[in-house]
Amino acid sequence: MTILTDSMQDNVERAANLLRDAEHVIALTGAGISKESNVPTFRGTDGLWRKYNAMDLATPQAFNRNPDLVWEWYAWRQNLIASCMPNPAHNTLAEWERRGLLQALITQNVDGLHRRAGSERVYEVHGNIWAVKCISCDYRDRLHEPVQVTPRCPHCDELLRPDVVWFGESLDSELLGHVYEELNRADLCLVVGTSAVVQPAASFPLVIKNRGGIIIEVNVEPTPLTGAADLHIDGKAGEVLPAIDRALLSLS
Ligand code: BV8
Ligand code: ZN
Repeated sequence: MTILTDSMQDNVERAANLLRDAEHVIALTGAGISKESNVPTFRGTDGLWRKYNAMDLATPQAFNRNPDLVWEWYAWRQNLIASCMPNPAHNTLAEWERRGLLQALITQNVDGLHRRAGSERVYEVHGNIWAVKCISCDYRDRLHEPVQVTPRCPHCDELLRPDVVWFGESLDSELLGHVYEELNRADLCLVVGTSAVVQPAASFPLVIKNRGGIIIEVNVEPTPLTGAADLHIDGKAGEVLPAIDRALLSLS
């Protein structure tokens, strides 16, 4: 059981009341929610980008220049992620979906941990690290283990690439359409573990705010969204979300 400080407990109870009273709750998550599953974040001290410059690897130009290097980096991440498990934060969001409290989950993460925790209404706006697609034809597939060598298309023998959204690439427009439908129905956005710098995802909570909705932020640091948040809970997702759940259960 995590010992929560008074102000943390006050904020947890405030969050539980806001969530209980909301009509249509959605969540936006980032790499921070997977930190306690030992998936490194992008910009923290253990951030992935520390060792690799994001712009050097997660871009179409980098892949065109050196597909083997980019695949080496993704294979390294696939190996890491294959041994990671969902943590109590992922499990709480899946439980809230089952209980009808959470209507949709928008994630920037490509690690697939939300689905592995049991969440079903998940929008992976930056794709999934286990998905691949051909750079030339419309072949797509799902990997079930990390790649060993740069994969080639079984249909046309061209290179396969990770089916993720790289910097400078636009998000899938159909998926984005469904995301904005959710944003335009929601009256509360729970933002968990994102540095809120990557666009357009970082602006999703503001769509809800600008329609009079509420933003609750769970993060171990302030972010560019903190100023717009109705409630910022300074704590680890894997501790704060279960604490909010305990407070919710004690309300009913
Ligand atoms: C697009 C997939 C244009 C690949 C990723 C406007 C202004 C400036 C720049 C832009 C702009 N609009 C577009 C851009 C360019 C760019 C961008 O936003 N750049 C940023 C850096 C300024 N955006 C794009 O290129 C996007 N495309 O807009 O295209 C366009 C439009 C039309 C037509 C053509 C083109 C595409 C962006 C998607 C990039 N792909 N990932 C892969 O993963 O390999 S982004 C990558 O960063 C991940 O998805 C990651 O999730 C995401 C965001 O990072 P976070 O999730 O927030 O993770 P981070 O490490 O940063 O933060 C972790 C947080 O957790 C921290 O706050 C930390 O405090 C907290 N934390 C840590 N531990 C815990 C915790 N919190 C709670 N509990 C804990 N235990
Ligand atoms: Zn092909």
